[in-house]
Amino acid sequence: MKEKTSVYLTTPIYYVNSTPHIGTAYTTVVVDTLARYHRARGRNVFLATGTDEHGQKVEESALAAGVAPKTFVDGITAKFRATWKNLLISEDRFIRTTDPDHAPVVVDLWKRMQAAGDIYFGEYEGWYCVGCESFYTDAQLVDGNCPVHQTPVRRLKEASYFFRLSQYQDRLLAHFEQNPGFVIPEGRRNEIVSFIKGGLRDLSVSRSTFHWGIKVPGDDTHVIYVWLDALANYVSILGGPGAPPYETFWPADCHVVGKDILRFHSVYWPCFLMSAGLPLPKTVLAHGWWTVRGQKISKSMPATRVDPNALVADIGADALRYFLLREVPLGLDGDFAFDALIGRINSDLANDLGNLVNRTLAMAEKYVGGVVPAASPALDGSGVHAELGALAVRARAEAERHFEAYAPSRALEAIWELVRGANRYVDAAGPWALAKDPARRAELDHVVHTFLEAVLWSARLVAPAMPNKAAEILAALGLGAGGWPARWNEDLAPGGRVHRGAPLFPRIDDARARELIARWTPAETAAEATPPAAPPITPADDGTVTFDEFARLDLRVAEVKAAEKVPKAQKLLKLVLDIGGETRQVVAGIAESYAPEELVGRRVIFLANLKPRPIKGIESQGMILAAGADSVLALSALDRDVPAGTKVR
Ligand code: ME8
Repeated sequence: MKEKTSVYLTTPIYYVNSTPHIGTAYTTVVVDTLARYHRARGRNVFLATGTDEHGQKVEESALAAGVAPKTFVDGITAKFRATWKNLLISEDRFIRTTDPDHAPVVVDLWKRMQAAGDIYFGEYEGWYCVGCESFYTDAQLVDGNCPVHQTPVRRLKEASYFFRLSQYQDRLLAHFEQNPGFVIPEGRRNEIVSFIKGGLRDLSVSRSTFHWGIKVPGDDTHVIYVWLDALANYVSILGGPGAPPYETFWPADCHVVGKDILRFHSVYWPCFLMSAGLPLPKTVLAHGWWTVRGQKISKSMPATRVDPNALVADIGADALRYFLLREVPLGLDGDFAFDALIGRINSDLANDLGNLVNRTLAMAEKYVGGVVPAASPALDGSGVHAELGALAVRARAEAERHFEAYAPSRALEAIWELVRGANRYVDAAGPWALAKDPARRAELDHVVHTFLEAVLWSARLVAPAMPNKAAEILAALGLGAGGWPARWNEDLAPGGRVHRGAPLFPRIDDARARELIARWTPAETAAEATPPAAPPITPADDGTVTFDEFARLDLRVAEVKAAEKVPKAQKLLKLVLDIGGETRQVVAGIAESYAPEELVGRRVIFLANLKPRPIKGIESQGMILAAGADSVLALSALDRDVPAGTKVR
């Protein structure tokens, strides 16, 4: 097979209606790690990331914040850039769909599709989810709600331009058949193939009821559908067809996305490209979904919006990257828990890698004066050194195999075979005994060289995942960053000086762990959920509130699923509420007016975006509305059967 020379990898471009969190950080760290791996192998890599700044969702968020869309997106996009910098993301370009060179490429794509006869004008009626920026049919809704967000959808009837998606069904299926690795993992591929076989309907590709987008060529009253605009970033970031970076890097080797947006990348995008006469990406990889301490990451739940920057400030980017990459095999869902993070830091990083580096450098300082001794491969023939060499060569081969197959967690597992193995062999090699016998000096030199080499190999192998810590280890060995292991026991030249620095990954003891977890836990991140430019709610001088101020209250119908008395609190009940596919617990001062059993099954009006606060040690995540001041006279009620989650306006 021809050796790959250029590699193009992409992350999704993120919506700027919310700030970065563990989920968006995850995708970006995964793609960065893969890109760094390919660079270490000497390939010409382009790593693309950025922000998706047009569309109704962003326009509405800007309106709610009371600022112009461009001002709004400038603030949030800066936050993404800063966060990616903190996470050591090495993108070749960060694209914004408001960048001046993006729109011409989108317009060019549109014109190519139009020239192919695939765009026509018609009328659409359907259910629209602003969260997804996507239409759904009756059959796709779940209990009348968006199947992804479980929130109410809007009925839209609009004249719009359409793309003849239906014409591409057979060609797309043929592409899937001829390219078994087009969508991975296989389970997801099968889901998409059955979706396509279920029939593709033409797609509405313009909107006319809002304006924040790229205008349809020749029709100022429509903006191009935000997904067409966004997907085009993968070619506009390269300058579009004909531009040198495009010619070098397109088609993409892999679009890495979350499973939520696989359909857009593996159905719509390839059909747009076929229509435009452009090559298709080689692979679309859908990874799984993170929950945070068991809960879905959601804007209305500050507790789930763990800020990656806060974690990086305390444990460093490398440890967070390692945890995200290692904890869950790419493709599966995972849960982000602080104690699991600390557990991995203490075991894999402090005990295994940190310890190996520390004891090897200590050995070099103590027995050979901190100078890299010569290896004597003749001494390798028997025993531990030969075995360690075999382990290292195997770890490298496995790491390569897994990185090439987009499986970073497996690559790290393979690398840890070397790290853990090397720690085991230190005892077996017994350098302290050799040091006592001057006649065995060559053997001692060989042992020390071999362990330094194991440290060097470990550092180069972990570098794609942990670039800063790898650079620190390499600097301790007197080397610069970069490179990939080449020849066992020959990568480190004798004669150089090594230095033992501060411990790489200090252990986190129980007291420190408690302190960190308290610091990272929600309330502090609550401010994050609010767009930065949001004006405070202040009553106008005459005591009235404006409609926009009122609209910031997220009032919804909630159904009481469970109720119980709060121990040692006469007035309080703890309620579990269904607020439309999401569960909340609240503590309400209604115990003197209602028995718990009367409440189950009732529907009440609920304020969902009240800042959570602990009441008697229980986190109350919102508030139900009731009449009465000190004693509750009546709970809010609805006089018709309205589903939980319905907005109250
Ligand atoms: O969909 N777990 O942007 P977005 C894992 N603008 N990954 C998660 C996650 C979670 N809980 N939450 C988010 C968009 N992600 C569009 C994309 S691309 C042409 C346009 C990650 O801000 C995951 O990669 O909603 C998911 O696909 C992406 O963020 C969605 O980001």
